[in-house]
Amino acid sequence: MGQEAGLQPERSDSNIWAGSGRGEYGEFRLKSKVFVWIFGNSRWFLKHLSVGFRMAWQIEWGAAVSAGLQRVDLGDGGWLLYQEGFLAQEEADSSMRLLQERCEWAQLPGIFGYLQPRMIASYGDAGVSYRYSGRDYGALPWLEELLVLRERVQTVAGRYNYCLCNRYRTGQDSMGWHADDEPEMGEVIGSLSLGAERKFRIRHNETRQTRTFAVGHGTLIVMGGTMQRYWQHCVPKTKRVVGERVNLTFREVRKIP
Ligand SMILES: O=C(O)CCC(=O)C(=O)O
Repeated sequence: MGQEAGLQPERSDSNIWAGSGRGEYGEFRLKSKVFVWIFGNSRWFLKHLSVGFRMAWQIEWGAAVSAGLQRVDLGDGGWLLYQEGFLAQEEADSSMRLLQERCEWAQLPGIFGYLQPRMIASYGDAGVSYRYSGRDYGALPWLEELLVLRERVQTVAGRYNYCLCNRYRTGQDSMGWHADDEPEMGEVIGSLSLGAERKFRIRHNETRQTRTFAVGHGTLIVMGGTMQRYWQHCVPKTKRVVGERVNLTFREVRKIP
């Protein structure tokens, strides 16, 4: 029995948070230990605090942008955002119809005088024009539908004052390898696809590594960072029988002094 009694706790004031006698001393010792530990490990503590903040920020950012948005890190400071079904079916249907009807589509000659294998139209702020392949593409005043779509794309990334619209009538219409790397071009380009699904390919200038993204009705791609410096992109021809596709590339064209 005596031994059993010896198993009892020696003191009953094991609750160190109690506000009397040895409890207060215990609380003081614990707080001092925590204090000394934090200062002794301040670098470790600050590092993990900042990792925590960064993780919270990323989760917040991801949630704020959209659930299905993927970010592809291309290395060298380049990145691409990709989201299938960025526009819901109904919105994509009505945008496609309105843009087919209302844009002033034209098929223009390319660099060697041959007609480009697609139709284009360009819209934007007053006075903005975009020069590529030796030709100026002046902007027509924004169509209401394009302003609505620009607003949607800007909720994800970028600020845009110009939109180049491409219309691919069949699988034989295409866009060759190129980069939108003109000096006046802002680094973020938002590209919204409507209509038939096509392939959007990117290729690294040096390693020749390629990646392919399916761009369907309502898919959003945003290209940013140094992507235009290190990668080219294209929409290849396809032998498959495909319907029309309309693509809108929202850009920021800056005035070069
Ligand atoms: O049609 C596409 O998805 C790409 C368009 C494009 O590359 C461009 O307008 O520069």
